[in-house]
Amino acid sequence: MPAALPSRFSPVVLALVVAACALVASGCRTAPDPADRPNVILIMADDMGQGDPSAYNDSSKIPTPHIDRLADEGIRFTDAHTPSSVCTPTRYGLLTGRYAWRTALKRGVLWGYSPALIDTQRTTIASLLNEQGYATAAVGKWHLGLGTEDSTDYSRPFQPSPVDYGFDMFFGIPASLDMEPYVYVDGDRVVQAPTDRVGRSEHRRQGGGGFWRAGPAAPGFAHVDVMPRTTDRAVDFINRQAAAAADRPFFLYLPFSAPHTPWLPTAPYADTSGAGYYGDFVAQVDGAVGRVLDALDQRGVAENTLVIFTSDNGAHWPEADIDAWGHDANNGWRGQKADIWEGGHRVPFVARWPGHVPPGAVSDETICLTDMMATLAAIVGADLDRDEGEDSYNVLPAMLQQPYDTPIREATVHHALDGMFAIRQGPWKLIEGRGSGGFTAPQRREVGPDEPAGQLYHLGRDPQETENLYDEHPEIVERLRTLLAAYREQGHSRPLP
Ligand SMILES: [Ca+2]
Repeated sequence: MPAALPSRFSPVVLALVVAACALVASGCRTAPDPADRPNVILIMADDMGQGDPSAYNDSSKIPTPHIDRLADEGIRFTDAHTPSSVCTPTRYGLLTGRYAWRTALKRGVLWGYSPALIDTQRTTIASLLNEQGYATAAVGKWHLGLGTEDSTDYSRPFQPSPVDYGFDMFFGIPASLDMEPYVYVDGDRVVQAPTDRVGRSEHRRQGGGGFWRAGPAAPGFAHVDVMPRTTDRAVDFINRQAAAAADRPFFLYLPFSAPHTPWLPTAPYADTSGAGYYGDFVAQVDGAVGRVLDALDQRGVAENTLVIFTSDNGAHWPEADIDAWGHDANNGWRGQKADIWEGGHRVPFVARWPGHVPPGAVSDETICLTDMMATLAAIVGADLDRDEGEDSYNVLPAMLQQPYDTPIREATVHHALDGMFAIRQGPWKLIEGRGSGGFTAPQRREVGPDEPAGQLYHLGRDPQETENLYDEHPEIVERLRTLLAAYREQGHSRPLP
């Protein structure tokens, strides 16, 4: 039974809760009947920070009416984390419910010619929902590798490709939009092979036109078209599913390629924010979210659709940008994309499901994007086996604001660009090393003989991670270190059946 009430409730209390629900039906959320399965749309921005949407940051310089609408009509999580502070490992964790550092990828990200990272035998959120009868699609940025060869061969179909992981269809780009080759992929093959070349484009910060690397490209490929074109395909999928198969739910995984570089805002979003090209590009992502919500409204399926909006890591927004624009893309959290500090992986996470998620709710529950596997399984009434979603917790009770035992997660592991780890439990966060592990200098700090070897912060009293308590609390360091070691050795962090 999905989202069962916690065991601490006695039968008498349960009976009272049930009776109260019957009396105050509109005010008491119930677990969904698996026969009444919602459509699911999981939108993930690329490199958007928690301080970008106004729903999280009153002082945001960026108009985000559509993300804010989702927050108004649904729930906003304040302590949601990506399993990594960079793209590929977060995507692996989201789709499989398993930390990517358990694979061969111990640091960094994949590239446009990297082989596939996910084992085709592994359950993904798409294969799980597909087996439950969902029509499934992925549209946007893949960035999980294609094929098995050391350097992907773009002249023939990929094996495996995104459609080997439970998606009925895929349309989008292979990796980040600043990584060659610049092509569209449709299902298991390119739309047009990368037979041309494009030159390098410099970053906007250096006065350039966006930032992308030089390399092979399909004839006529234009980076600026990717956001509108992928959004068109997402809307097409919604329209088609809503029209053709009213009795068949759908799942749309929509990993946008923005606001990651190249920053390429177009009309009507250019010059609409107070945070430059980046802010305008965030506004464009928000506009794309609006197109998705409009499609749901126009097709009359919004009521039976769970829409989740999140990001794959924090914003790439150093202090110099905060100062230059007066906009704090990471909402005051320390650091930025790629870092082990909160700015690297604490992201926006909003969920709307009319009639189930109470509107305007806010949750401080610690959740991780790996939790989508167990949460979606609970929604459709499926059980996970021992080799599925090893790092996934069902956070549906928090999403629905039902009574539940908090915390849901025993602890949460964070992972930075250079492979640095942290583990968070309650207010305590242990970082295995000194430095950011990511883009903020120094990435790794030399540790002297009398200095603490790691970082220990109390996020309750010190949310900005300024006071290292590593030497003051050796017993907490030891407890968290032991737990992290156990998670590594046993191959899972959720309790297995
Ligand atoms: Ca990213």
